[in-house]
Amino acid sequence: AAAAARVPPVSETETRTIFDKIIAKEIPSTVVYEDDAVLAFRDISPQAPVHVLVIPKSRDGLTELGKAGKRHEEILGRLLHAAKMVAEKEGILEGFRVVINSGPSACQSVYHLHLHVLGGRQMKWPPG
Ligand code: DGP
Repeated sequence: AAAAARVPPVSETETRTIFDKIIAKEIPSTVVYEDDAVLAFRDISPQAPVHVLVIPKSRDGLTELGKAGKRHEEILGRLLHAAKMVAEKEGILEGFRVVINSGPSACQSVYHLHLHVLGGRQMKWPPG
């Protein structure tokens, strides 16, 4: 008998986000910085002249910062360093903001951890 088509477990399909498709180049993005662990690309809905998202290529359970564990310490450090590399490349080292929305109350919309790197205009405080 022919082998049954593999049906992926629910958890695999449910956790595939738009960012997985960007990592897989299934949908296009404008990449600003990339290394073996991190991808940075322009936000589709920019809130500042520079608005870049920095994400881990492997989510490894990091749907949101609130789910971070000890094992994520290295990738969290690499993401912050990548944010600085983005700011340098984009010419905004003089002043930029890094934002992480974690969870519904923070208006997180994509459940694959990402840092927003924003700059190119005067920021206000407090954020909304
Ligand atoms: P957050 O609200 O923190 O979860 O931010 C998610 C961001 O992702 C939001 O600013 C818009 C951006 N975004 C959503 N879909 C796409 C996409 O298909 N391409 C790109 N480049 N950005 C996207």
